Amino acid sequence: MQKNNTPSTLQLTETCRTSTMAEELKLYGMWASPFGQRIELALKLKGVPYECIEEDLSNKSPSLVKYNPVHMKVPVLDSYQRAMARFWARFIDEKILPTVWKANFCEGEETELVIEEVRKHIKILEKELNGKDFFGGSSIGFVDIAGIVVAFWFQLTQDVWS
Ligand SMILES: N[C@@H](CCC(=O)N[C@@H](CS)C(=O)NCC(=O)O)C(=O)O
Repeated sequence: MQKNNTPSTLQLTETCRTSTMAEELKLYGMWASPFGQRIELALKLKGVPYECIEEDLSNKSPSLVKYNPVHMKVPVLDSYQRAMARFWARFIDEKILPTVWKANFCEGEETELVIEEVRKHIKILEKELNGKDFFGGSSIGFVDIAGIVVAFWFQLTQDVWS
């Protein structure tokens, strides 16, 4: 460490291959990935301990596919529950909410297309829910609350416009 506790350049440039810490936070990466290196740099600057898991991108691990089911790319940070909650809340905000909103303003054939798009997104979300009562398991959480608000507005706008 340098005088002010800033890690040295050498420490910052350590790659997945040399990290030996078995900590709670896992980083799925690939040594040459600039996106993964960014995450490593940030974790090291913040002094957050993590375990690095090297991925073979031509033969992705079941964990990578499970943790990043839509893009299946590295990097993935597995403080898993929290990261997934953020991912799915964002999916609701950026995919479902705008499409539901759009459904209120289109007419004729376009309405069918937009509703089909909403269905497609909801199916993806249902697959993630996988029969559970809540996204996080047995109790209500961040993603459920994000989803409930969309359902509320959908119902409200349907009532107002119909
Ligand atoms: N913007 C994305 C980019 C991720 C990305 O492109 N990762 C590449 C490695 S550098 C990857 O996993 N490629 C595998 C693939 O596309 O199947 C991020 O920052 O997460």
